[in-house]
Amino acid sequence: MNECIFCKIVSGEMDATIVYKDEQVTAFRDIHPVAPTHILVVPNRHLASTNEVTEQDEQLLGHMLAVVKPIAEQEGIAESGYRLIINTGPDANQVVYHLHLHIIGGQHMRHPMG
Ligand code: DGP
Repeated sequence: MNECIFCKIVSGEMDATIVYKDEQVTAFRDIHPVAPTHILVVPNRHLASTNEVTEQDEQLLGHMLAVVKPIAEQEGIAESGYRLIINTGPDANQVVYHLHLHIIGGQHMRHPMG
């Protein structure tokens, strides 16, 4: 049985506020937002982290980035700006081992990179 929470959000087994979905990716609001806009883009197919990505996944990874602009426009942060973050492994504080791209925007962004 698949215990991955992001797989459950993708399949609809677990609730989330979904802001975008297509055949390859799902985007939903982070449950612990660090800024006014905080969205996670995940591949619908389970990949634990960038450490599992291979050349076979190039199209999928490109698609994860290609959906950012329409989502940012929908959220009204395309012009004001946003940060994209992927955490991989313990030193990066990866908590959920299903690859996800954070879209963080709006004022009051908290991030060690300033
Ligand atoms: P990371 O540290 O990169 O693995 O970030 C995981 C993010 O996932 C964290 O910001 C909180 C979010 N998150 C964890 N569990 C859930 C959940 O059940 N629902 C939603 N919407 N977000 C979650």
